[in-house]
Amino acid sequence: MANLSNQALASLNGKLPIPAYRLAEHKPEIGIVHLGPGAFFRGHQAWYTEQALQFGGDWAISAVSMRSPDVSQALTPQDGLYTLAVLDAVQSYQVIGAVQEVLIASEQYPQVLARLTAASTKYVTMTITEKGYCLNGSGKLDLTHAQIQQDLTGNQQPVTAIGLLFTALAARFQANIAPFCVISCDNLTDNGHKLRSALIAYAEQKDPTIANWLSQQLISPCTMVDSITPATDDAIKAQVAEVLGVADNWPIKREAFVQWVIEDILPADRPAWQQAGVIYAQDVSAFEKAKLRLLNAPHSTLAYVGSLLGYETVFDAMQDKTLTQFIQQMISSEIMPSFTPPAELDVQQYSQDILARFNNPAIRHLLAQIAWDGSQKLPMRVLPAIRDNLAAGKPVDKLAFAIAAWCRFIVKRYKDNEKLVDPLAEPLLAVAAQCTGQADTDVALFLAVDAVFTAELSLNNTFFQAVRAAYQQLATGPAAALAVFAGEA
Ligand code: CS2
Repeated sequence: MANLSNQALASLNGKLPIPAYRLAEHKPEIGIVHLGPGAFFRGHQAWYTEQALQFGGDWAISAVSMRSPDVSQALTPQDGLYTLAVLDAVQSYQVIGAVQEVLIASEQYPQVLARLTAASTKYVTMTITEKGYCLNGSGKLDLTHAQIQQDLTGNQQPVTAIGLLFTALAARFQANIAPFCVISCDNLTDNGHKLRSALIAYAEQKDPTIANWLSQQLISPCTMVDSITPATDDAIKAQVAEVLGVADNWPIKREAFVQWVIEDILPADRPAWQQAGVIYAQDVSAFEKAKLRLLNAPHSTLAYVGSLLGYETVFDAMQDKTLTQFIQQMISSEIMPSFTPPAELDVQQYSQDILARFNNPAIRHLLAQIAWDGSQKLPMRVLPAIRDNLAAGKPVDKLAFAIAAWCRFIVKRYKDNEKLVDPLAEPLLAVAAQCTGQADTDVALFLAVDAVFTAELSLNNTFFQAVRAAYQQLATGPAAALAVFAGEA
C-alpha cells in the first residue's frame, strides 16, 4: 500500500476533503511556527488553519518539537500530510496539509531559529502542556527551574520553549523585525498573560532593553481551546488505511466538537481563522475558566476515581451510574457555584453537552492519559474552584474527594510498582513511600508538596479535613467510598 504524500493526494480527490492548494502551482508559504506538534495541535489548531487556508494566504505551518523525533519521522516522509478522523455520531475523514514541515529543535536548531526569526513568520502557536511553561505556584516563570537556569546561564542552544522563543525574539530585535504574535493553546488559566509575563521575566534576566521592547510590542492573546483528541492507536491507523486506500503513519482522531476562542487583540494580518470558526472575544478568561472547571476538572476526577475503580476509558467510566451521579453532583453543588460564567454562556447546557461528549462510544480516551501530569493539571482545573469555595464558605467535599483519589492513585502506582507519568513523579512517589495508610499523616504529606498546593491551601483546616475524610473513606474501597460521596450509602 502506498503512503500518504503529495503524490498520492490526487488519487484521493473526490474520496474525502484534501488540501487542494498542495496541488496548485503556488503553495502557501510558512507564516506560523507551532511548538509541540502533538495530537491536540494536529486535531485542533492545524485543522482550523487548514480550513483558513482555503481562503488563501501564506499561513502554512512549520511544526517544531523541542526534542522528540517521533512526529518528524512519521510525517516528513508524508510531506507533512496526515489524516484527521472525526469519530462521533457521524464519522468523517479529511487530509490535512497545513503542516508543511516538521522540525526537531534539539537536532535542527539553526533551521528552527531561522524559521522563528524570519519576518514572514508572524505567529508562534504552542501546545507544550502545562509543564512546558516552567511556572511556579503563583503562575510566574520559575527562575529556579533547572532548565530555565541552564538556558539563562549557558550559551548553548536553549532547551526550554521560553528560552527558544526569547533567543528568536532577541534576534528579531537585533534585525529590527517586529516580534511574532505568540498564541498559547494550553489549558492554563490566563494562558496568554502567563506566557507574556514569562517571556518578559526571562528577558529581564538576559537583556532589559529587550524586556522593555517586548513589554511594548509583544502580543500574546489568551485563548480557550477545546476538542477531545485521544492518542492515536493501531485501530485508527487500520481504519484510516481502509478508508483512504493509502497508509498513514500517524493519523489523528478527535470528536466532532471543536472550539477556539481567542482574545480579540490579534494583528489584522492573520489567517482566515474567523471564517474557519474561531471566536474572537474581549474577555477569554471567563470562557477558559468555564472550560477548565466544567470539562477538565470532571475529566481529571473521572481519570483518578475511574482508574481506582478499574475502568480503562472515559466512556467506560461514564457507564458507572454512581460515578456519573457523583460527577453531576460535584458540578452542580461545588463547581457551578465557584465561579461567574461568561454572560453569553448557558452553563447548564454547556455542562450537559460536555458530559454527553464524555459519553461518545466512538472515542476511546484512556483515563491513564488524562491522569498524566496531575501535579500540573490539578492546580489549573480543581484547586482554583476549591480556593474560591473556601473563601466564600461554600462546600468542597466532592472536589476534595477528587484530590484524595489523586493521592490514592499515586499510592497505588507506588505499591504496584508502576510508572507515574508526571514531572514531579520522583517527589510524589517519595511521598507515597512514606504513606502508612493513616489518613492524617498521609494527607499531610501530600498537602506539603508545595509545587502543587500553595501554603494558604495546605494550611487551610477545612480543606485538610475534607481531603482527610475522603482519603479515609477510600480505604474502604473506591466503590464503597464513591457510594458514600454520591449520597447512595
Ligand atoms: C484532558 C484534556 O488530557 C487531559 O487532561 O482533560 O486534554 C481534554 O481532553 C481537552 O482539554 C479537551 O479540550
